[in-house]
Amino acid sequence: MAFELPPLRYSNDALAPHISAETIEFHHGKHHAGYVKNLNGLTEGKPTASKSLEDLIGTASGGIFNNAAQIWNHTFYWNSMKAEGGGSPEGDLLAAIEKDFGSFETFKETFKKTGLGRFGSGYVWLVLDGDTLAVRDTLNAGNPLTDGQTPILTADLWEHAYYIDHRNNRGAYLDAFLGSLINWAFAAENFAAAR
Ligand code: MN3
Repeated sequence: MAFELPPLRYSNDALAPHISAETIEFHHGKHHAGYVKNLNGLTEGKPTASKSLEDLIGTASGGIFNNAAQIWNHTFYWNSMKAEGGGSPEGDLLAAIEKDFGSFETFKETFKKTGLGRFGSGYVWLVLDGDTLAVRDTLNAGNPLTDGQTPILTADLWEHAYYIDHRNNRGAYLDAFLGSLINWAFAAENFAAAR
């Protein structure tokens, strides 16, 4: 079966005004959909067509890796957000963040600083690395799975993620992501599944 574009869990205007319906129409409807179309074109009639995205992220290179990882990364990014998100995590995840970063505030500062420090396109992630939560960034389509780390949540840092709504101000976009958009229940599910 061909690779498919997963539908969003929310309507296109659910994240406004932080991320507008126009951004979602392009980012999900054109960019994310484009990676699916590209991967289907690259794998059609080949053994790679029946592999999982995780398999391709772990084993492929070049265009197949880039498009498979971009499909996975975008689905994970959409799920990392929700309408009226933000706030703070609870329970085990909050306790682990406080243990590994010192405080929730320090986590947020680290996430924003790391996202701002990523030169060019990529992602900033909260990951579980062994037994420790950490913030890291990846370049272009990079995914922490290739380094044996488990993604907990991510923010897309490509300009197409924020340019319509925040122009060049990646910091304002990251503030909105941290303050108003993060789906901490999704992060908690990933954290619980990884331990
Ligand atoms: Mn993107």
